[in-house]
Amino acid sequence: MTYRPPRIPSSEITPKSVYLNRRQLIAGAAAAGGLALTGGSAFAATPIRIGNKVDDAKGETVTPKESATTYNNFYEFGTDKSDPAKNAGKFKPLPWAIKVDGMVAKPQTFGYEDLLATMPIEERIYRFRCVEAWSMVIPWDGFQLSELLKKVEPLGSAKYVAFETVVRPEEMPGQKGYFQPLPWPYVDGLRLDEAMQPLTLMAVGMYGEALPNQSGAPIRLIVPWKYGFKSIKSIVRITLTDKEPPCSWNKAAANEYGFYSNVNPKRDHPRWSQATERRIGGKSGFFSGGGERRDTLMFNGYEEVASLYSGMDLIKTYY
Ligand SMILES: Nc1nc2c(c(=O)[nH]1)N[C@H]1C(S)=C(S)[C@@H](COP(=O)(O)O)O[C@H]1N2
Ligand SMILES: [Mo]
Repeated sequence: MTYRPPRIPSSEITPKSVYLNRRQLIAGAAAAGGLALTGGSAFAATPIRIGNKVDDAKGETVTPKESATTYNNFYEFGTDKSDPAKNAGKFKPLPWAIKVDGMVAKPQTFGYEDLLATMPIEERIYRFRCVEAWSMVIPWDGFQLSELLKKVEPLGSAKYVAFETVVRPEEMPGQKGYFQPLPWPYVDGLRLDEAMQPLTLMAVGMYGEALPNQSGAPIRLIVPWKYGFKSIKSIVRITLTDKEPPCSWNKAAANEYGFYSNVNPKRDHPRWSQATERRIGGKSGFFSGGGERRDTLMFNGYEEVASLYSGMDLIKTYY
């Protein structure tokens, strides 16, 4: 795997200490032959410049990085939990840009390096729960989506935010071949007030380093009170709109996945309960094998978001 330098030299837009670090690491990893490590690329080894550190999981044990980066859902690289780490090696996260358009006063395209250099990046430890009833606790490094949206100045008419993942069949084996598990691009959306909620993060890293390819490099969404599938990976476009945006899992099976997808222990998935979850990497198992079972909390424990849904029936209608 070869490192593709970004179009804009990082020396022009990144603080000196950060790019020096990055260059040293890339040189070091290449010299040590470290590029062949699982999901390992020079890119994923890049340290992320972090400001505040916030523990939003209130002291819960952090999932080992090894588990969080080998047990993934990223259907562009295959449908098995172990596929993304195995098949994402060809993916090139750089150069990268996100186009932000639609109902905004100032539509713009943001380069990855520019976002890294200019956005207030924090580390936030979040519980993360998949609709398949497993969960992890992960230190994400990123900036609030609201910070990005403020730059494009949403119009009063904008009510929703639509997100889109990259389409690259040559680099994403799950997008090629006879069996296509989902229509591409992978898409998802939020209501504008959900997108502006301070917990809603655009992650550029985890565990203090740039995102591994299988985790959504180079930039993904994290919405900690919703099921994992709302946290769309490798985003290339964000569009503000006045209509409820399409969501890949809702398109694939509307009877099983709604637009809201809030973590809700009282609303069972049609084929399984959502009352409990298996904590990956817990004491009784490494990854796919075991994991301690615990009760699932409403909104995944992030009660501060409850007011966004006052007056809505989160069981029958807005699930
Ligand atoms: N583009 C894209 N984003 C995606 C997915 C996907 O298949 N493609 N899977 C989703 C699902 S179902 C989950 S649970 C999370 C998993 O994130 P993780 O692998 O970092 O744990 O990513 C979400 N984002
Ligand atoms: Mo998921």
